[in-house]
Amino acid sequence: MNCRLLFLILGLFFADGLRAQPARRPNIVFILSDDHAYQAISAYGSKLVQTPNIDRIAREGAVFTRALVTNSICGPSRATLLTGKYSHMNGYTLNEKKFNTDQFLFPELLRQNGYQTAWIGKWHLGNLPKGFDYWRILNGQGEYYNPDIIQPGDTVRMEGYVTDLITGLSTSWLDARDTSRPFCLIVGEKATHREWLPDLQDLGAYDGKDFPLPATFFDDYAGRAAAANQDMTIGKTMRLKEDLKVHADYEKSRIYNRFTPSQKQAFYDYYENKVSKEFDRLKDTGKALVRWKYQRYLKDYLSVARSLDRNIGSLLDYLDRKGLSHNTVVIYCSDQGFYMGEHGWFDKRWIYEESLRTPFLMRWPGMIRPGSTVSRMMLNIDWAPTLLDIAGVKAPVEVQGTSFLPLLKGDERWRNAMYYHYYEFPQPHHVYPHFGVRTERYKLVRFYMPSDSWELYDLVTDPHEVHNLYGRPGFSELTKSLKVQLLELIRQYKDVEAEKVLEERP
Ligand code: SGN
Ligand code: CA
Repeated sequence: MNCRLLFLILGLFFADGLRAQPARRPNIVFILSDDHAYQAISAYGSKLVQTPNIDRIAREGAVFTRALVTNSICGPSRATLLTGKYSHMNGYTLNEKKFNTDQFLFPELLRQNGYQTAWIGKWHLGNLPKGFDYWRILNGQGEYYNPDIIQPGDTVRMEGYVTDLITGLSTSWLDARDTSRPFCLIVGEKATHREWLPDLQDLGAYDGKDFPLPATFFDDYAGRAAAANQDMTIGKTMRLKEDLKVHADYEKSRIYNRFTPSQKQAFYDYYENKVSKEFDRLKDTGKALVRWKYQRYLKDYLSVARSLDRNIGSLLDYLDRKGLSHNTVVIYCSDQGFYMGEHGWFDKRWIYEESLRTPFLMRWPGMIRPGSTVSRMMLNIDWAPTLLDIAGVKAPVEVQGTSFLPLLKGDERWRNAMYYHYYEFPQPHHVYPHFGVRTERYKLVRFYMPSDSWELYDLVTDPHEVHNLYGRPGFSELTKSLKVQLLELIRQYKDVEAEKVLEERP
């Protein structure tokens, strides 16, 4: 047979093969961390630390600079991810409630459309996952060391560090999956949640570093009643013993009771022999002590994040090794933003920028131009419909968010304002419940419990949100129009409770 004929036959064979195979739908790996601040990610210009593996997603994909959450705490954010709806519509407004899984959940719809689905890691919705082919979850908030892992039918204790264990469970599931179908894997990280227990190999990783104080570190909260009355400062709320491990209780604490003797010894060597001794030598009180606490907080937090970044690297390497990277959408995000000392705080909850904005990075070879930036306001209600859209599945009408894939293709028709509503009060951080509207330039906020107040910010002239303009001369027209916009959004999203507040106490 001559060469031309051979090529002709082979060509026909391959062309035919291609036609017979429908285009393969992309896989999805959605990594959702807990309380990871964009201020701690170098792809977001962090002044604190380098995160080379998260940055790889940015380099090979897109960074969303205005990914905003609609209720800045853990469980509600996860419930919104699953449903594409605001908290008042999916019923999960606060942590520690029981999430109703008898409602639309996007992974269930993906599964009905041929995807293999899994949730591995922190779930924290007060019940068990539903609608997944596979799940392994932490118990509630979960533990950093030797955590209990709930699986269908029982709970097992796994020895090791939580972030590594979650990666291991994820790659084992991927290894065992049915390779003839696409998959959607949601990886729920515990990192970087309080009390920030680093992996042993990361103890002391940032020793000797002196982190810059944020501009608002010693905020006096003037003109902001809610901000003045919270319970989430590094100065007062952050605990020396439990959070910063100064003379930690290695014998009685439920945390250290889970440790193996060698894990406990390593912690003792670092925190008792080094950190606590440094504390004992401190003669500082007042502001100097608060500064010391801030430095220690950042060292612990960033050490925990170091393992997170490393594990994201392992997952990316796994996808490379298995030849999956080219056809797998990888998303890395947190459940909300977090305070790294801004306003003197840790934790989240507020409509203010640091807690409202969550990191969100996405890689999709062939579909997202490497190194892109998306700066339009994208919300966590948009995540479920987007993930469905990636799989070519239509979201049901009850979903309140919108797929943001058109944004990636350069379509400029998009929202210019977003609606926010936070509920949990008074525990654990005494943040007054509030709702509000954020436009490209302004933010109007209504606190409604235990007392009423309004706040107005110009994000261009006051990016740190410390000058409350509400009621100041010259702002009444702007306030009026923002109130109209707020009410429109409240009605659009059917937030009956908020509408009632405005009706009764305008
Ligand atoms: C715990 C933490 C709080 C934190 C909530 C919610 N206290 O209660 O600081 O705000 O979880 O976090 S701790 O002493 O138990 O660490 S969330 O991420 O689940 O919303
Ligand atoms: Ca969280």
